[in-house]
Amino acid sequence: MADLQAMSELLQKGRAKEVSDLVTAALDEGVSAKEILENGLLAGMGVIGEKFKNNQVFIPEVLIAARAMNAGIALLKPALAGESVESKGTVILGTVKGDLHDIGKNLVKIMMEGKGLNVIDIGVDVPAQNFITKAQEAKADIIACSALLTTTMTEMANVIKAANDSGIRDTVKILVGGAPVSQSFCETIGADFYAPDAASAAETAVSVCAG
Ligand code: B1M
Repeated sequence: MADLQAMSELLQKGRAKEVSDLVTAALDEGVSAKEILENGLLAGMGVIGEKFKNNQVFIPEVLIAARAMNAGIALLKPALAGESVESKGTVILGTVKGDLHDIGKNLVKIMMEGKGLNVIDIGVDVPAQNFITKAQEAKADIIACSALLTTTMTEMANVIKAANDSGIRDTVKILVGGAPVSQSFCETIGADFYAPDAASAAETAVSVCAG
C-alpha cells in the first residue's frame, strides 16, 4: 500500500531516488496526484520548513529536500496538468528579484499549463523590468509573480511600477502569490489579483484570460 508517511520522511532526508520510486508506486496504485502532493511531498517539506525555522536543519539539507520534492513533482506533472491542448492565454511567470525559491512557482506553472495556458517561465531572481520586457515580447495577458520572503515580496510593487511606467498596465493583469503574500498586500501594492495556492492561481488566470 502507498506509504505517504515514508515518502514524507524520505523527502526530509533528501532521498530523491526513493521518493521518486514511492511516487511512482503510489500513482500505480491509483492514489491521486493531489493526495500524493499534499500528504507526501508537501507534508515532508512542511516538516523541513519548521526545522529550518528552528535552526534544526540548514540550507544544504533544505536544498537536497527541495531536490527530492522537485523530483517527485516532476512525476506528478502529467496527472496534475491533465490534457488541455488549446491555449487560453499567455502568462509570464517568475520569482521576483532577490528570491531563489521556485518550488511554488513550478507548481503554479504545472497547474496553469494543465488549464491550457501558455506559461513562459522566466525563472527566479527576476528584476522587475524583465517581467515587463517579456510580457511585451510575448503579448502576454498576465504577469504572475511569486515571492517567498517578506524581504522580497515588496519587489512586486516594483513590477507594478515598471508596468505603469511602460504603459502596459491597461493590457496586462498582475497576479501575485507566495507564502507571505496576502489579499490585503495585493491591494496595498495595487496588483490585480492574489491567489493563495497554485490551483487557484491557475483558475484565476483562466478566468482573467476568458475576459
Ligand atoms: Co527558504 N525560507 N530561505 N529556502 N524556505 C522559507 C520561505 C522560510 C519561511 C523558512 C523559515 O524560516 N521557516 C523563510 C522565509 C521567512 C520570511 O521571509 N518570512 C526562508 C528563508 C529565511 C530563507 C533564506 C533567507 C535563508 C538564509 O539564507 N538564511 C534563504 C533565501 C534565499 C533567497 O531566496 N535569496 C532561503 C533559501 C532556501 C533554499 C535555497 C535553501 C530553499 C529553496 C529551494 C528552491 O526553491 N529551489 C528554501 C526552501 C525550500 C524553503 C522552505 C523550507 C520551503 C519552501 C517551499 O518550497 N515550500 C520554506 C519554509 C516553508 O515554506 N515552510 C522556506 C513548498 C511550496 C510548494 O510552497 O512556495 O509556499 P510555496 O508555494 C505555495 C504557495 O505559496 C503558493 O502556491 C504554492 C502551493 O500551491 N504560491 C503561489 C507560490 N507562488 C505563487 C504564485 C502565485 C500564486 C500562488 O501567483 C503568481
